[in-house]
Amino acid sequence: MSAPPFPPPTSPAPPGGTLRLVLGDQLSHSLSALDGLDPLRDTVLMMEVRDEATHVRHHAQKIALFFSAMRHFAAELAAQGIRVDYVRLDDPANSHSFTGEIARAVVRHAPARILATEPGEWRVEDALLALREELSIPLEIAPDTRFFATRGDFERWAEGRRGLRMEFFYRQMRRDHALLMEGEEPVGGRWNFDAENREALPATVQPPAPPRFAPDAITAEVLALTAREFPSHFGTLDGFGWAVTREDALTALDHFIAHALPRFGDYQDAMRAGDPFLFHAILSPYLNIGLLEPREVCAAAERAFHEGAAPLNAVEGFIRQILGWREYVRGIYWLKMPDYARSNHFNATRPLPRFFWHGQTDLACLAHVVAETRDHAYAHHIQRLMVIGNFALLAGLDPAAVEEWFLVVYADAVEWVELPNVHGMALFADGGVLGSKPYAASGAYIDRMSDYCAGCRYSPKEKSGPKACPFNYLYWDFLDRNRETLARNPRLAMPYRNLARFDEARRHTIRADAARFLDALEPAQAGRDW
Ligand code: FAD
Ligand code: DLZ
Ligand code: SF4
Repeated sequence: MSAPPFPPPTSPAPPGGTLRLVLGDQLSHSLSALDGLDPLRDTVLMMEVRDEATHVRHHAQKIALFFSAMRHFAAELAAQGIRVDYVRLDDPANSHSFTGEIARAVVRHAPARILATEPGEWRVEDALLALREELSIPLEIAPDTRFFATRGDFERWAEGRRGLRMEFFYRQMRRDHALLMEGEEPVGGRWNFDAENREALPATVQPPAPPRFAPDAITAEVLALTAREFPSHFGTLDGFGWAVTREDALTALDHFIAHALPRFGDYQDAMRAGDPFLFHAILSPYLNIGLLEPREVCAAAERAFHEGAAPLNAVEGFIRQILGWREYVRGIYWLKMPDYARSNHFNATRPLPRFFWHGQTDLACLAHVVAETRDHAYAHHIQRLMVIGNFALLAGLDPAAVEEWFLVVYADAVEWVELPNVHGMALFADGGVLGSKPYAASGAYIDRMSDYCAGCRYSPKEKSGPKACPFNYLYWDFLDRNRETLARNPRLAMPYRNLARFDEARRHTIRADAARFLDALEPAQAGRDW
């Protein structure tokens, strides 16, 4: 596909129109901020600002993805005859903050009002609300209608409930949106086929290669800009192959439905060294920046089931991730922020280890996942949860430091989805708002679900001594040290019964192994680690 012209030519707006904001994760033609747009009077404002790339030092591929997709979206709007005021990062007058750029655009266009769509981050909404107080024209914030559930829908669902479990929210969403339903009943007679979705990946099974999209002229310019402006950021730009247009994102969706969805369910939890993608969709960045909409992605999966192209365990499992988990974590985020981010259930304070950035560790599973994250700005769910997240939980890493790492390193990381997954699901730092128990696991889990251990200097079978897998003693040490808060959890009754059978000598060895390992971790030093 040839690149559309960029930047699109702009003519001055007549005073009195609406200034419509489109942020970097709002690249959807259906966006509420574009509703009722009058091309003669209105202006769309898009801003590349340094503050957004550096408030945490995002992975270079993530910055390039956002900027290139923003530029392509701006060009598409301009091709429809819409006036787009696009502020480039290298514009000498750029103030490098959203609020600074909105204030400057108000002077340029003299609008009667500003219309935004709810941002994806509490931080950004807070800044917009503060700006609203200072402006002499109204700034309206419209609901983000691209999600199945609005923030208000989730609040109503949550109201008066003692526990906010995802499973019950998901069932309600299936009913409300008639997805995989036969009347009032779930297709196949069950809501959840997870028990069938936990297979390890046999060496003979070859996953499809994910589609890569060669950079066009716009992307090539953005890649050069990113390399020049953010040279010290984590991650490589080599082989950048993300879709940056809706057209290419739709190709990626079609590819997933045809080639990976049929076995998505079976191998959803599997991991293989050197193959980060397996049968996963690799669609989260496109969903999160708006190139794809969750409704069309779920509809495509449901269609594949009805056409006999994919089995129910795969399609239900996939739809649950989007209709269930994705909507649920967004609901939790907006219901609980900003206090949510401040909780620290285990009082975990250990600094982030340095290897989270440079990846040089003799724990093979962690070395693989960090290296793949550096190369692709991607890791799949179980790598994030059961390798990196599990390690962070067991090692008692400071939740804020871990959250910042996750926000930096993944192309799909926008805070509304990153934070609940890290803070709640992986670290249990919310004390059980999101999950009913911590996802803590020993090396046996990683060994069962991956081939990492075969190439590791440690052994998942050894419990103590120099060859013992550190996940083993860290797991028991975690349970032992957090006995006060966890022992009464009925879902942890079995491991605590096992721990009670350990004699004092074994407990002492566990504590000593864990302390020796944790004391040897070299802490990260901001900006100097990779
Ligand atoms: P698939 O495994 O193919 O799943 C399909 C889709 O389901 C994804 O594209 C995604 O949109 C959705 N989905 C799946 N699981 C979740 C979930 N737990 N929460 C929300 N949506 C989900 N997802 C993000 O989009 N951004 C993040 O910053 C992010 N951080 C995470 C951090 C941790 C510690 C964990 C455990 C999970 C995180 N996730 C995050 C969820 C999940 O790991 C990614 O959505 C998924 O790996 C994206 O790859 P995929 O498109 O191949 O997903
Ligand atoms: C992630 C990101 C980056 C790197 N840069 C920009 C930017 O320059 N302009 C922009 O509009 N958005 C950017 N984003 C996304 C925002 O940081 C943020 O995630 C969303 O606006 C959600 O509030
Ligand atoms: Fe990871 Fe332990 Fe397996 Fe090594 S032995 S790869 S550290 S789980």
